[in-house]
Amino acid sequence: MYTQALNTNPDSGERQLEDAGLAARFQARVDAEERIEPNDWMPAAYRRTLTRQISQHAHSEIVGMLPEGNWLTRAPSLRRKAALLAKVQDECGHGLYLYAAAETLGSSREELVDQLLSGKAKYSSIFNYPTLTWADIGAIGWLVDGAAIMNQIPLCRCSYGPYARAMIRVCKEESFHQRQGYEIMLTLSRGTPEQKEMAQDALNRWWWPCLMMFGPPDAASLHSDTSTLWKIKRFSNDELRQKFVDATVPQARILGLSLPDPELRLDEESGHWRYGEIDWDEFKQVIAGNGPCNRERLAARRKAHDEGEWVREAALAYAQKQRGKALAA
Ligand code: BYC
Repeated sequence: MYTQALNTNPDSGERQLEDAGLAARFQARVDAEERIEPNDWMPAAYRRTLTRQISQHAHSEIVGMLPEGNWLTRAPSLRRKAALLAKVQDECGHGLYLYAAAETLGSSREELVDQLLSGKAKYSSIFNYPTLTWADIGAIGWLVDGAAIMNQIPLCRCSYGPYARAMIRVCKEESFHQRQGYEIMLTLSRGTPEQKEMAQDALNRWWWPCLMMFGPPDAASLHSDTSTLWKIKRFSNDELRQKFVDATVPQARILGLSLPDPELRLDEESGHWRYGEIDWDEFKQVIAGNGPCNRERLAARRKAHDEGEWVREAALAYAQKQRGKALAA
């Protein structure tokens, strides 16, 4: 374990030398696949990028409850409603584990939530699209959770211990989510012609935004080089996107649905499915706050935060009372 060095004189240049030594030892630990824990020394940029990624991930889970929450009262049966309710609650739990993991890096949950509510922090582009029909709930489970699993399985081996451990449980739950979505799509695609049409329409609308979830192409990715060096990222954005396409094409075939990409073709030599051009202008617009539902999503989170103020106040008052009792005892 390398703990933060506190006894150096910043004026002497000694600090810089010591930081270089600490940085080298830090990198050696990462290279040796050791886990970095909250009290270990870490470069400030490693702490910053992890706080950024983990908090964006937490915000995505929380905002991600909204598109599906929209269908809780309209699920077509009690069984579907119970499964969807459990899934949405799981997403909330994921958000909470992730805020807790981010807090171990020194930012408070209040700060992180404020960054979301002020529009300063990003969350996944995918949650800025509307859920127009019940089939969208199937498409989200199948494709959005499918993409999330593809991205998150490698994060179980992330160099930062608290994030890697949170991901293990999250991935187990995401795998149940993916199956419930696929089962909805299977039921619809084997149902009436109207139901099959509804499933195809949902697939048409969600396919391209799901490919965007993996982030910009490698050549345009800002953080990939350092995150790969630090073993936060194990695969590049394009590698994971390709894995997702390769896994999803056969699943769509089983459903009897077609992917909305006329350029999709199997490259016999590599065994990969090649896909058409992604509309990166659309992606940029969505992450700049101009997607179809960005304003609605943030307004819903702000309203929930305001309405929850009394709960935070009550929890604080209760904690203070308990502390008072403990001190008096
Ligand atoms: N949306 O340098 P890059 C879920 C940003 S939740 C918005 O490649 P990085 C689920 C990126 O942040 C799914 N922004 O970044 C929940 C950066 O901007 P900043 C969420 C995006 O970090 C409920 C800039 O573009 N999953 O599964 O190396 C129901 C340049 O990108 C997006 C996670 O958060 C995007 N799609 O790689 C169902 C997983 N993509 O920060 C399901 C954890 C990129 O410089 N995160 N940007 O302002 C990651 O694995 C990585 O952060 C990313 C991006 C692969 C997403």
